[in-house]
This record gives sequence, structure tokens and C-alpha cells, in this order.
Amino acid sequence: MLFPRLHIVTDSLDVVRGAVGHGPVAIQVRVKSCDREAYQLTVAALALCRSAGDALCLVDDRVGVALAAGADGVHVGADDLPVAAARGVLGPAAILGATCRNPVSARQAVADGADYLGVGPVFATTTKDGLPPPIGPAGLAAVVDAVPGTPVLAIAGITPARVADLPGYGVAAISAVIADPAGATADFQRALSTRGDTD
Ligand code: TZP
Ligand code: MG
Repeated sequence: MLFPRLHIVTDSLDVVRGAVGHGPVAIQVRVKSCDREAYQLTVAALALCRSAGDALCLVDDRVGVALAAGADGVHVGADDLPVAAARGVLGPAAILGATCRNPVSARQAVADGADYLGVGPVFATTTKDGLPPPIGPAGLAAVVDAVPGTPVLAIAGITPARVADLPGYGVAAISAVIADPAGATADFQRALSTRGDTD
């Protein structure tokens, strides 16, 4: 399967149901409560991804949950296990993503074993607290240039209408798909497939 250019980050099975079936997608299960809830949601999301056939199931932050549930991989941020430590626990086959904000941290994450990068905040968002100022498409482009061959996904404030103007491999979204998961996902897939390759 082509590594998905669209990553939907969610704690909702309704969103997962709407997001699969419109083309390659990665579901990133992001649960802020506890491991038990994250595990249960991951098992259910993974089943939906497997039925779709072209969907990956990744887990935000929680390496143990990803391993226990048999998910395809993990996405780690600044407060989670370091990339090298996560890679050590996961082994070589799992997909490992890392959040980065600039070229230096991006190069380091790739050297430490990240397969792809989530880069942002590209735009302002109210979805996550405590973020640094947005880096904009130009900041994103600097990271894309720093890690040739590594898929870079834009995150924060991403909507289908913004996809055409973003450099990099793809995008990750939370709030843009909540109101209408299937419709918004289809819009994202259309926007991604009609833009030129920008990575
Ligand atoms: N990490 C950086 S920004 C962000 C996360 C999890 C939230 C992005 O959410 P939205 O709703 O797509 O702006
Ligand atoms: Mg995280």
C-alpha cells in the first residue's frame, strides 16, 4: 500500500468509519484519557482499517498500546518516548512517526529512526493547547527540504481548501473531519489527488 498522504487523528470510531473507504488513509488513534480506553479504541479502529484494506492504524503517543493491539505503528511527540527509544521497543517493521517543528529536529528524528514526520503547527488551531506559533507553509517547506525522501505531513489548521498550497507529502487533520467525517475525508482525498507532487 502507498503510504497514506492523509492522516486522520481521532478518538472517535464514528470518525474512523467515515474516514476509511475513500482511498489510502492512516488513522491515528489519539486518546488522552487512559491506556485501557486507548487500547479498546485501537482494537476497534484496527478492525475497521483492516476491513477497508487501504487504511493503516497508528497510535498516538502510546507504544505499549500499539504493540498490545497489533497496530501498524506509533506517532510520538515531544512529551513521549524519544524516537530512538520508541524504535528500539517497536523493532524495525513498525511504522514510526515523529512530530517536528524545524529542520534540525527533523533531521534528528529521521536519524533516530522515524519513517515519517508530522510538522507544525502550520496554522493556528484551537485543538491542542500550548503550541508554539505557527510556522506557516514556508516553515513547512524548510523541513520538507531538510529531509528528502522522508514523508512530511502538515498538521494544525489543515482543511481540504488549504491542501493545494502546502508543500510536503501529505496532511494530518483532527477538527476538519469531525462534523462530516466521510464528506470531509472525500474532500481531502480529492484535494490531495488533484494537486501536483510537492515533495
Ligand atoms: N499536534 C500539533 S497540532 C495538533 C496536534 C495533535 C492538532 C491539530 O488539530 P487540527 O484540528 O487539525 O488543527
Ligand atoms: Mg502525541
